[in-house]
Amino acid sequence: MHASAAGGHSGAMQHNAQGTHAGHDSGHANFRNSVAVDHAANGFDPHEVLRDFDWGTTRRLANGRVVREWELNAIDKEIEVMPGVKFAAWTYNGRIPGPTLRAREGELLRIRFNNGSAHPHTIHFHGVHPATMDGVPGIGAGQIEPGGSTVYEFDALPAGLHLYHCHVRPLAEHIAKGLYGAFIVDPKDGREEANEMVMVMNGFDTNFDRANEVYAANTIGFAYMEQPIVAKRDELVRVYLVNVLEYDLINSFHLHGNLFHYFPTGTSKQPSELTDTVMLCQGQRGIVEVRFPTAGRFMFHAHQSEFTELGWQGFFEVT
Ligand SMILES: [Cu+2]
Repeated sequence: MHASAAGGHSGAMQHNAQGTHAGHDSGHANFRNSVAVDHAANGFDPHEVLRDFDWGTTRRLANGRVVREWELNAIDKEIEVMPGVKFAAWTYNGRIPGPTLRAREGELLRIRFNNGSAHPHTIHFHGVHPATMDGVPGIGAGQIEPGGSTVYEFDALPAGLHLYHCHVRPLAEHIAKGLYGAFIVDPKDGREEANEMVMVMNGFDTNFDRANEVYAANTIGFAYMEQPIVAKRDELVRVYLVNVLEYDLINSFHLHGNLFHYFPTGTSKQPSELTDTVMLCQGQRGIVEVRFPTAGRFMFHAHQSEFTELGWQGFFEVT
């Protein structure tokens, strides 16, 4: 653990020597000089969240159609978002981001939602569905009171990368507290085999000033610096990238030493761009596809330097 942290640091030092991201060391030093986040106590590890695709359970209707089902529970839970900093979170299933729900285009989806939180919540999905299944107050089941339940049911469409989040007012608070997750609908004919992962870009307002003190992909700042994400040379790497960041107007994803194909919302198999930086507002998402031709450590981070320094950075370790 410590050896890999030292390795990450030396990589960052080389990077700073180029003069592009001064300030990284101060942020990282805080992390190194403190204890690490207790992932076991949190109940989730950002390295597991990265590749934890939740396919739910399926059964087939008499007409042959697949029904895919999940159960999501709103749970109030304290999460350690950076070493020693506890955040009174609201979660889906005890983790932030909530489960990455994954389905195939055309299936019938049923999500049972139980509100075990002390506050009213909903699940609002992005995608195509009836108004009554939209998870907003006053329509359909509306807001679900503490102890209440509902079932959201709709077709898996369109194919692409979507998200879900609570839609109860005050909206900024309900999202920033942690009630969100990625929602992937695979095309009927699938996608090319790849080293797949999900990054939900988020942040935490730990001192209640409506600004974030911590930024990350998948909640824990610097997690992928301390332990880089492993990829093989020339293999296709696919990142399902979702921005849910509250209190900041934009977020971004920047990759070092390479360019990637970008598929906004993942709804077309034709990339919109070959680039090394994309900018996303809240709710925007897209698929990043890249192959690394050479081995080495390649940084990725938000290209808002403040976010980078406060945790939203990591490495791909290409072997
Ligand atoms: Cu809520």
